[in-house]
Amino acid sequence: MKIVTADVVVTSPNRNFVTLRLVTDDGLVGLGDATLNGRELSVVAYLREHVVPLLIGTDAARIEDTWQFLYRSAYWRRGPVTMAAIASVDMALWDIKGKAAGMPVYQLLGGASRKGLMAYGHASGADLPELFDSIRHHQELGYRSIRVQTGVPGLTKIYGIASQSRPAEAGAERYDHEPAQRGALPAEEDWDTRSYLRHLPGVFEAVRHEFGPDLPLLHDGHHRMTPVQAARLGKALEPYDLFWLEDCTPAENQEALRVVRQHTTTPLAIGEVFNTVWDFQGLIREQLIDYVRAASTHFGGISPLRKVMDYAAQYQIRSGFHGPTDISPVGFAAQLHLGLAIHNFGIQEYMQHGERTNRVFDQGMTFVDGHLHPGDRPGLGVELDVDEAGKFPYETAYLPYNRLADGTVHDW
Ligand code: EZ4
Ligand code: CO
Repeated sequence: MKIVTADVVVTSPNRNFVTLRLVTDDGLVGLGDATLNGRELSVVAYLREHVVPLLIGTDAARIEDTWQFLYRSAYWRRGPVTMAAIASVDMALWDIKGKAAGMPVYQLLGGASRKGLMAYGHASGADLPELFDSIRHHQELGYRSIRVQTGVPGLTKIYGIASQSRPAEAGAERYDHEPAQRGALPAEEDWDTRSYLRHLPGVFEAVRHEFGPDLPLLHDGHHRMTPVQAARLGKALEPYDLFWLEDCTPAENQEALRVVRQHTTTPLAIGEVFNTVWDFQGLIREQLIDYVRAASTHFGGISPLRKVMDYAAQYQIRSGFHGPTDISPVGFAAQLHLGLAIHNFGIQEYMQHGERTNRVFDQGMTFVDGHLHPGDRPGLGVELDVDEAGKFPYETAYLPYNRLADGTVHDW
């Protein structure tokens, strides 16, 4: 079972996606997601120039050995570009192994530990009425858990507020309600942490009052607070029983979580920008987090994500894999298979891909009564229509960024 072809497919149906497509000498096709939002072509070059030549002629059955070879032989370890490239190889090899075995990947990972994966959707609104409508809309779509993001008085453009509240924005609906936008330059947003901290607890109080105590509610702080600010917010939100507070401080400084943890029992989730198990080492060992937010696509694939989840299991830390639309249907399927198999699954973020994306990627997964299932097709269960993909060439797109009122660049 040797790899005979390795193509890197770039397509932009609703947004840019980078997919590695491996073919073996016995005709099996394996897909892997290598999409790095806003920096897609750097991974394309990494794969085409440096990885594809190493794959041709190698044994597709050797997933772990190939992973270790790509990680260790490069000498330059970690980083989002490297790890997205390795992730795509890892996923494609798991896909091939599943197809060779005639089994869905979750069976190869130990079989199902549950009937389905509880998913959460993104509700948002510029004000409370808009937010309540958005929560109801998500409940109608089938979601049983909801992330709540809201406008802040005095700020005009902020993270996580879906484009329906900004209909004039060019191309917004073409971009799956995600923060990235097509264009030559990144959009600029504004931010003020004190206004946000004053406003947010009242929003959660109102949401609890309207929707009752049962509905699991989540919130994403998007790396914007200092440790003390995050500690205060966690404390202020305790009465509203959040499922988690995500990315409350910038992820590089893991010590910050110690300060936050000392002051609040609001559960903490972090790691959507982490690349390796090393990024979680101290956070798991010191029990500073409750949920692992890594995505298979940015973490080197299924193999290392399973390792970090096994480590986390010893500390009762559960999964909450990153699932925005910039994870392609292939990367999403990869983490659904893993989530179904591991014992310490927590929740799965699920933003739905656009209609054009669903035509390019035919998916075997289902979403029923708030729960996802990867399906029972052999492998990952996703097929790429290469001709359809070719209709949507790459378009330059950037994530936005933040400035404070005085013009200082801030974390976003
Ligand atoms: O901003 O995926 O929890 N989800 C998020 C996402 C990220 C984008 C970045 O590519 O924070 O919306
Ligand atoms: Co996030």
